[in-house]
Amino acid sequence: MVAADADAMTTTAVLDVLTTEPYNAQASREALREDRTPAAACFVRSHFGVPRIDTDRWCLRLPGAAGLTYPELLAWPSTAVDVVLECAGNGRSGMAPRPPGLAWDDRAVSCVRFHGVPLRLVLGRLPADTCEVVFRGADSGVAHGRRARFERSLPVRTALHPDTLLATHLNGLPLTPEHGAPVRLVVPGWYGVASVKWLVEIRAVTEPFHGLFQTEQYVVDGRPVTTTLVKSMITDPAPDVVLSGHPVEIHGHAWSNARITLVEVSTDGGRTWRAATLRHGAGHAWTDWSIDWTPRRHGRHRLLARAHDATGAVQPMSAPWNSLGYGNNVVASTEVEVR
Ligand SMILES: Nc1nc2c(c(=O)[nH]1)N[C@H]1C(S)=C(S)[C@@H](COP(=O)(O)O)O[C@H]1N2
Ligand SMILES: [Mo]
Repeated sequence: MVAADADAMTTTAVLDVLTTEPYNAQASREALREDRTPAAACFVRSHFGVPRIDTDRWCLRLPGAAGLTYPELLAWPSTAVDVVLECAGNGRSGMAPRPPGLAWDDRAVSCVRFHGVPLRLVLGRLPADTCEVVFRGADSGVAHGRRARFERSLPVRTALHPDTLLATHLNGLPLTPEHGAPVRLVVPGWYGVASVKWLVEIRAVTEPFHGLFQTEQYVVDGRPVTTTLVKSMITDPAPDVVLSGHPVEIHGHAWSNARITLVEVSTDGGRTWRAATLRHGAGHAWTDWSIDWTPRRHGRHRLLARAHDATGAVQPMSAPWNSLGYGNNVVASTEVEVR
């Protein structure tokens, strides 16, 4: 029996479990309707068993410094950052042919508030020849046929960004084991894989880092995934809800590494589009959008949502494809029946 099981037990009520060893689970549709995803309802992505780290014994190895303990970390000024955390594999089950890997539908995403200490405060001055900063989690095991540790790197400018955190709290409560307790990295605007959980070591390296989760997995067309693509989801009405011909509100979220500038909604399968009303979230949170619709024709209707961001990027009408199944940001879609 692995340690991951205990957490799986406590969260199955609100999570849709994909695998128990290692523990991987996606959020419920109900939880994703919220502005902020409740902590217990956040998707979990773990490549190995969930490590149990005693906070009193936790010590972070840093480049050119003595180890940092938990009380020492808490002594630094902390800050809060609202972020969308999305697994790069979110939406994989919508790709055809289906790439290998966990069959996430569109629920490997959450929007939460992390509290923590900006990494740049703790890192101090890096050696002048530093090319990347490498982060190691406490977890290891066999993945993709060989023994590996969970390690990832960031460019120096991303590591030193004021919003890159050594996070200790999620939605105001200490991190739970499955989300990386006692301390995880949080890299706003990047796919979730960059936000290394159970962080135990940070190194400055002088050559680009190669690793299983950096340059073999989490790669599209030979390049490691980085920031999230523009994307939206429809949270209301729920799929297959029967509508009566009265006004309904279509509602959802949209996010990107850049600011969301427009969300268009179609109620006729993509022939015509209307602009939704946007409500921007704080920091790197998602943008809520809504639009009124009074259905007049009986029968099945396909509702679509298509987000645009400040770089001019827009969601594609058909699912992109790559061999490992990352970054599916196809237009959001749901079907309702009007009676
Ligand atoms: N140490 C470690 N960190 C990790 C992972 C992991 O398996 N081990 N999974 C990564 C991936 S792929 C994602 S999408 C996010 C998921 O974070 P969550 O489980 O808190 O939602 O954690 C990332 N950090
Ligand atoms: Mo992920």
